[in-house]
Amino acid sequence: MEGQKQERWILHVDMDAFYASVEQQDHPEYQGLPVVVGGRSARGVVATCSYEARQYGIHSAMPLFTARRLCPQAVFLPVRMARYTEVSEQIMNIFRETSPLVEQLSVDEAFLDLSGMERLGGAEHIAREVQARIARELHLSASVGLAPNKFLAKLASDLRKPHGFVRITAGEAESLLAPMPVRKIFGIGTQAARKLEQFGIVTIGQLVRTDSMVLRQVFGSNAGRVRDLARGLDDRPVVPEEEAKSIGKETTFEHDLMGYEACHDRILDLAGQTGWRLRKAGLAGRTVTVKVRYGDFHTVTRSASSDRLIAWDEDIFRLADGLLRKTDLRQGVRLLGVTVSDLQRPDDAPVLAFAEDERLARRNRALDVLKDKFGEQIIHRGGTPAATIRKERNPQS
Ligand code: DCP
Ligand code: MG
Repeated sequence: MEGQKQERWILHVDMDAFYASVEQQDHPEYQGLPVVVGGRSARGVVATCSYEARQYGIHSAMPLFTARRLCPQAVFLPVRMARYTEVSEQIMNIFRETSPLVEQLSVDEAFLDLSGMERLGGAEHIAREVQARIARELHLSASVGLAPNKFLAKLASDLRKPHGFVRITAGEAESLLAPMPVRKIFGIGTQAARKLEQFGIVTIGQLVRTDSMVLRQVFGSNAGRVRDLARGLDDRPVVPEEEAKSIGKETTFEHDLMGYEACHDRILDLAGQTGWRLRKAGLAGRTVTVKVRYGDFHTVTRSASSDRLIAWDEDIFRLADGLLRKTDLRQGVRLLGVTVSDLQRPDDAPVLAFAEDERLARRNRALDVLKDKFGEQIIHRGGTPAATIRKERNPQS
């Protein structure tokens, strides 16, 4: 119909109890048991736990000693990040075989744009097939949400965990949202929720009916956007990896790092992992950003730009290290991240072609082969053992 915008179908898939489910799959003797995955250390917190363990009140980010108290008979396991990353790749491959538009959000979740796939049986059929393939091929359980936009799809996948399948249509979105607490809208954190409560606004339905003046008081220039979300409207596109605005890697440490030397080694690793990702994506960039989060969660980012495109580990590291040297490292560092932005696809497709330095190119290629084969954890150029890493993320925007 002319003038009428065609409806989109966005799928959000989120694995159920991801790390714990992988452990149960790898160790069948743990199936059906409460399984808690978490770091064994001073900072020991629960990364996740099986649904069996959730019945005891255990949840992510809870101190391990609390979890032990709640359920002493649970199986306690360390985090095997390399393994979860490997399984994550297999999941993402299923997604990429399903749709050309896949946006990975974290190790266990992604958006897929399934619009216009009527000839393949329609969005619902495809969505069920994705869930079934994950079960059939990987023996893992996923929850999926199918909706006309990202906001509703993510909300939907969370409604009937585990192994949920929830479809929300544009017509039913507003009434479904109305009784939900305002916190269900991403971007509304504890503070905004508290402010809204002072105006007597607790549910999304109340938010929709709130006077614009009030919304502007709480959300400033984002007021319109918040009201749209409250009505179930969201036009953000699914942005596949190739079109990512930045590619990078960040790591949270078991113990805060003290001083430049300790951080230097980790930045070397992060630069290498970022470079590998860039080259895999066939991209190069100009700006390198270093993110430093201190033990008290105070976070600083610093950026530097190069006048030419860079994709080699060494080039990324040189800029990142320069930034690190300018950063105050006298207090403990909890998290470090390196990202490359201002991305471009170099003119002659393979990014490896613009090597002025053949030696550099050879070395990077040799590392790439290893990482492709064994995963990015294989190379640690710095001195800090991988065992001290608590959490890794691939920030992408
Ligand atoms: N994770 C972590 N620390 C947290 C939260 C999560 O290390 N505070 C890790 C472990 C999870 C994975 O990330 O398995 C995915 O996070 P989810 O929030 O999707 O949690 P789960 O997949 O474990 O459970 P759910 O079924 O609720 O999605
Ligand atoms: Mg999950």
